[in-house]
Amino acid sequence: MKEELVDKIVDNVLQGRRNQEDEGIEEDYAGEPGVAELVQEALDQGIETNTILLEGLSKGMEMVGQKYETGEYFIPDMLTAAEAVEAGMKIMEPYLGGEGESEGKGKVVMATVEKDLHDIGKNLVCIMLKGAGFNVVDLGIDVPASRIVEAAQEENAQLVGLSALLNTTMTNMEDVVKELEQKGMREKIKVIIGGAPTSEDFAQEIGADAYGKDAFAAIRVAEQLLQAGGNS
Ligand code: B12
Repeated sequence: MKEELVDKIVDNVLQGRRNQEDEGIEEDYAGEPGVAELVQEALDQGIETNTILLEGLSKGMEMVGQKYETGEYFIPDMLTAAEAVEAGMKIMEPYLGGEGESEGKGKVVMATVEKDLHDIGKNLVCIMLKGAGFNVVDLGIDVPASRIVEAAQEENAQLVGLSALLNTTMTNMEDVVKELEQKGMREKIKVIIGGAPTSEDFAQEIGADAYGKDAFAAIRVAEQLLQAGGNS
């Protein structure tokens, strides 16, 4: 029953259906609940938020990626699927806690780096970190290194999390590390990176502290880094 509902979320992400008003790619979805309604139903049934996020929304988006890669889906399909995921995430936010002024486990400034507009993975990481008790400041997409460093300073963050999905933008992560060094902030602020083209090796190469493969790894790595000596 629960699995069926989570599978329906995956299916509706693939159809790019935010809510029951949306038509979807195939015809027989009209009037059926969309991602927003299904996520609400899953929450009402007590399905764990992590399950909804990772086995529902995230899995759906990964499948969209595969379909794009095999030529079955095109950019507009990716966009509508992304909007459906967003609609689901919006419903989930109040259930994840971690909002408010409390520093919790530490303060994290998150951003998708300059010239990169992909934010689904980054948003997922933000949501999961919030849920795990971190105070997250999300700077959004296409954020220049200088803005990220400025925000880290203003917010007195212990951690900067960077996301990139393009081969051409992952190199912008290094600018953030360099600028933190130049400003004498590198000792105090840890940097974690993630996004499909990045890796453990790449993190080492650019002088970041860690790489996280997915939103779960983001939590684990953030906790480890701050225990190992943030400025908190
Ligand atoms: C959705 C999507 C889009 C949407 C983005 C919508 C949005 N709001 O994000 C749109 C349509 C806008 C788009 C545009 C483009 N895209 Co695009 N897109 C994708 C797609 C299908 C899915 C990405 C996604 O959301 N995945 C699901 C999420 C949940 O996974 P994720 O992002 O990897 O995040 C997880 C982990 O990586 C990790 N993570 C992510 N960030 C961080 C950060 C930290 C700190 C940590 C610890 C972990 C972490 O945790 C996340 C959760 O588990 C991928 C294909 C793919 N297979 O990835 C292509 C893909 C990334 N896009 C691609 C391309 C080429 C483009 C365009 C250039 C297309 C074009 N010709 O215009 C433009 C570029 C726009 C730009 N300047 O950024 C290529 C990139 C190739 C490359 N390696 O350089 C891909 C791989 C598709 C392909 N095979 O060609 N895209």
